[in-house]
Amino acid sequence: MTIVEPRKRGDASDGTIGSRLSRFDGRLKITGAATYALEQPVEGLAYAVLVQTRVAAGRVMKVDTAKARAAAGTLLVLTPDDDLGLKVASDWYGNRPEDQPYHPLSPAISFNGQAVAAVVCETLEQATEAARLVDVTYEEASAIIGFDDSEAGEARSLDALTVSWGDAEAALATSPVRIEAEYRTPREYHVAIEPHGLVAKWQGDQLTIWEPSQWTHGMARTYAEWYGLPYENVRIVSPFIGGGFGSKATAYAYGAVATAAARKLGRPVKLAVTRPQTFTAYGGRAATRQTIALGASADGVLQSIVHGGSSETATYADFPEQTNAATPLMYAVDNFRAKHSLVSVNTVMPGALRAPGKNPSAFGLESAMDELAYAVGIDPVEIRLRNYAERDPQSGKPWSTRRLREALFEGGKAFGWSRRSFAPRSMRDGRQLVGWGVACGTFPVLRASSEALIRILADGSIEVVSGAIDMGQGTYTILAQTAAEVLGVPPERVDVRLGDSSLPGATVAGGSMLAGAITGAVHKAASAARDELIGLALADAASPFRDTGANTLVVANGFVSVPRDGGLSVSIPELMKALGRESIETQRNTLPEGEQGPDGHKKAWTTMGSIQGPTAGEFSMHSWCAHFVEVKVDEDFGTTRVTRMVSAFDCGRIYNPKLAESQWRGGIIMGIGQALLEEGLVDQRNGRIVNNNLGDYLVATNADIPPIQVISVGIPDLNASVLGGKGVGEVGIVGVAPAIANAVFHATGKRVRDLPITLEKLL
Ligand code: MCN
Ligand code: MOS
Repeated sequence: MTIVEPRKRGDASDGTIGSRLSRFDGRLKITGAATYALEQPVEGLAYAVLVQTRVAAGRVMKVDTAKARAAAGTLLVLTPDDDLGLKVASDWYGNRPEDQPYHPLSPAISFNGQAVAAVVCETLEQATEAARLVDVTYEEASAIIGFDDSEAGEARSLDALTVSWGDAEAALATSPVRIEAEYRTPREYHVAIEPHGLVAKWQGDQLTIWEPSQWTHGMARTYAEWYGLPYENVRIVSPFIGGGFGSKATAYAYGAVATAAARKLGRPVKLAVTRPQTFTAYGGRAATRQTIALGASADGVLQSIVHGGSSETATYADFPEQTNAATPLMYAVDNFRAKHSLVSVNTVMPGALRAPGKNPSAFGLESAMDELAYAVGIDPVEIRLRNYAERDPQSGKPWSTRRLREALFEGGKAFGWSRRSFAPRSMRDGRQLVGWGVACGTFPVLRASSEALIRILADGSIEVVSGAIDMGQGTYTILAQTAAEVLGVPPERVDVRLGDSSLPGATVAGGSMLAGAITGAVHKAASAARDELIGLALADAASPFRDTGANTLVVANGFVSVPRDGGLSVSIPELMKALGRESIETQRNTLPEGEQGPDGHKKAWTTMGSIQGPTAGEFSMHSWCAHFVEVKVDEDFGTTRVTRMVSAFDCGRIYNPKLAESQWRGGIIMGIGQALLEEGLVDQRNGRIVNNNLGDYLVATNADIPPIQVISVGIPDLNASVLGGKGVGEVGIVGVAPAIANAVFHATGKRVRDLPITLEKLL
């Protein structure tokens, strides 16, 4: 006899929301069964390779293509002289200049590594060789290499990013305790394991693009606008993605080049961005610098914050890496001023990298709070509690949920913070100096229109269909759990189809907003499908439930049943058969009607224009965390190892703890890399990124990572999302670098204010 254990709600196997299911795509990715964009078996491919500038500023005077054209296998050479017939597309927010031509291969040179020509050949090897034969003549201009270049102009202050209340300067001047320091972060890069690229195929004026995408609908819009096509004519296919971290949410110039080449040739074209090109084909996190002045009473109560910061941007477009993104939110203070400025340099336009803005902002603020703690002689956890913001200081709105106090408490308890001795250099382990540091982090809750389709099929299985994507964060799995819970089937019976812009619209997998948005849509659609099934079962003339006299039914374990002992119970397939139905289909939006966005649905999910910020409603909504770090610093060599970490999070309700924990750890690991290793090195002579490969651009590896304990202290926040979850993916990295810098100070007595914390800064 076999005893079948009943499934318990919430355990690993039960598959409902909150259970610790492993990722459905995990096995496919590990075994190679998952097909990435560049592995698509498309017939008749030609191969494109980009030619990049070797200077950082100036103009392309001439491109000699004779040798490249004569080379074996060359089909096409594109240069700035070719008018590709494209028009500038809308920006993220949906704003579009009227009828402006777009030249993805521009003669105007804005940065070293910019693509100025492309070669298309029968094979990749031929194209690589032919690209080498393209001879570009430049008129070189003097370039602005970075922030510190004497040629760099005045930082341009962005009024929209200035935040102020009270009289910050006056209050600072009269504060009994004042500290002020400058903090810096270098250029950082995404280095996703799957590099970028695409396969583009035209059939008439229908364009199919296999390209890794954090936002199939947004990218389809861009391509459609470049070519003046109806949105529906472009299809982005992206079922599996090897990481994006913010870099795969938009279409880039190389995509325009590859699609244009495919159109000109009348043949599908593959363009694989090489690893070195991933440092210039799109931008990483901008370098930042910020000055923070804190004024406080002798017992560490803040009286004023004056914060000025700036980030590098390109000469041709702006992306602010907002150094004051976290400052107005974290602590109660009556007098506040913070502004952010941009400095244009000859770089590719920087972009979003895990927790844009909040990340460098927290590095400055959370380092400064530690400095204040030492200036007044108060424990770094205590000073955070003493200045705890009970409501959002900027908007004045109440927090929807803010369990940061609980995070500090639970995290500190698990870490053993109470055993810490206050003085720097007071803890040792043999020749190693031991330091314990703490810092907090936050990321806003963003809400956006997103739709999902549910199908109950005749065989009782369920289909979940949406254009949302999964780049490894767990979308497939949490959507299967959501549908399984509502429709009472095991998650293996749910088939989730994602990653295709021809499927129902969804917002970007960015800003930690996708999970909340799309679980809500699936939950609503599945509930509607269940209700429809029950309605049919009660009312349809052919239904076996007609004569039961029941006025309601339950759906569970794959059966529809009268909810009383011994009542009729019919499996979903039998019921579907009796009803003569092939499927039941429902589609729902996660947002209430009236909030779903302007200009119909399409605009809502192809631009960021209708996204609702954290204070759009009556509350201020954010995720929160507290990181506790132990470092050991070798006094002789100056090497820093993170030896132990505990981080506690308030991200509301957790859909899948196993995946959320993995997300938090992933963010923390990137934070450790940021603190100790990551730094894009710029050649001061020519503005080139020198360490443009995984051998020289150091990221954290397994050997760098200690045990990381993560704790959830969140409670469901039903203002944040349909199911009560807040964002998980980005908050994990926020506050890690300052926690490590603070621990290094505690270990060594040395305050490192510019990342990464390398050994020469400690000797
Ligand atoms: N989750 C949960 N409970 C919640 C919220 C989320 O269990 N309340 C889990 C789910 O498994 C969900 C995941 O956390 O799939 C991430 O959810 P969310 O915070 O909503 O983030 P998005 O789905 O919008 O994903 C984007 C986010 C961002 S912006 C970056 S950057 C990032 C990140 O996710 N890049 C990643 N995590 C990444 N993970 C991987 N493996 N690869 C990347 O490139
Ligand atoms: Mo995340 S940087 O918003 O994709």
